[in-house]
Amino acid sequence: MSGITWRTAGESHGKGLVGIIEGIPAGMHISEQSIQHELRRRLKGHGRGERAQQIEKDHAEFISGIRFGQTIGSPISLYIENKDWINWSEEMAIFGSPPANLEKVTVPRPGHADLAGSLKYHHLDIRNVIERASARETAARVAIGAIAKQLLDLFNIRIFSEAIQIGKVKLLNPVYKRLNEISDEDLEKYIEKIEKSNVHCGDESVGRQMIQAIDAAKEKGDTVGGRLAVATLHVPIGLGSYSQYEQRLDGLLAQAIMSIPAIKTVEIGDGQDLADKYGSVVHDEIFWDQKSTKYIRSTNHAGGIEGGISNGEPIIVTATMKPIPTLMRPLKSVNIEQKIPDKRLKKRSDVCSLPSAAVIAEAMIALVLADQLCKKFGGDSIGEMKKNMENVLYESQLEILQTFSLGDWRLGLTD
Ligand code: EPS
Repeated sequence: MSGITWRTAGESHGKGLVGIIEGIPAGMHISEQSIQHELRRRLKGHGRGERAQQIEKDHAEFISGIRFGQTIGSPISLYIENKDWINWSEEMAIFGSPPANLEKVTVPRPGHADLAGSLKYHHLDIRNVIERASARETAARVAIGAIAKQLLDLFNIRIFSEAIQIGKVKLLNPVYKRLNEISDEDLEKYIEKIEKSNVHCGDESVGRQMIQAIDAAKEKGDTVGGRLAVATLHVPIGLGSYSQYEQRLDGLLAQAIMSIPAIKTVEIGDGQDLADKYGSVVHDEIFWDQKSTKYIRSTNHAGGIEGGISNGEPIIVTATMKPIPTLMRPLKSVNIEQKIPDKRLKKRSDVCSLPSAAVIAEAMIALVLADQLCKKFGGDSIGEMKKNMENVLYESQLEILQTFSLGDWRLGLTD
């Protein structure tokens, strides 16, 4: 099966962004509302700047691939207008000549793609780099990822994320580490709290401290980063493979998360905490439960992946985001025309966009898992995918049932 492929296009201050996704089976109901909801989630968060909070009103306009609310098996494409374009239509004109008063960007910001990008593409106006390297592009990823999420929903696969650190403020004992102690109902209640939080953290007291950390950075004209966690529940056993390097699920997830602007580390399961421990304490022992006729584990240090394959436990991904390099108190740099020291002044910027990065990480994980799900159980239509899954269940007897009951996933299928 061919799986899912996708692309985005568009500049930060251009007319808009374009997303295209191919390989979503036909016959899947698409909720337009959930896609717009995901876009709104990405713009939220204390510490986002004027543009994300006041100017952009991201809305995906679907162009193709959906008819009467259902996928038809053709490429799905969508367009998100940049509301800020109106202020940039001359500076970012697609055809014609540059306006007489065009101010080229000639001072690269340390920490951005500016210098390496302008040298690589031989640009004398760094704006040509800034525009595509901007994190604005992730709006298209989130819209496309929302489609992948809806496919995963049909198979009862649930993704959620949380901000677990902003600046020096850490969430101790986060919920992703307590998944085997918490009931489904309590987990859903906690996720509601995360969604209500303006810093994407379900612990109100830690959330308040995170807000203070962002405000303190803002006062100094500085920025803060942090860490995020994404947990994916009910992933069937067998996604990814040890067979070739590019089939390993942990490798695919790491690439997907690392591609999010400003992300600097990706960890699966206990990640770097494994470094100083003995093997005897970090591997998740396997038991056979006679009653449920399931293999069970009492721990999930591996974060749901062993040997590059999903093992049925929740997939846990954590990532570190560096503080955004666009500072209101700019760092030393060099004017690329005159080769003299200079600083790039910015009138507006985000102070912290960790909550948005968590939403983007969910979208990226959904895209990887939906692709793998289609590769494992794929079909041209949702009905075929369902039958393929039934066949796998029949063939492998109880293997998939280790993670969720037949009833659970059948309920979700609506062809
Ligand atoms: C961004 C810089 C800011 C952010 C933008 C990403 O834009 P501007 O330079 O126009 O003020 O607002 O993020 C978004 C617009 C968005 O939708 O996320 C950057 O340099 O990456």
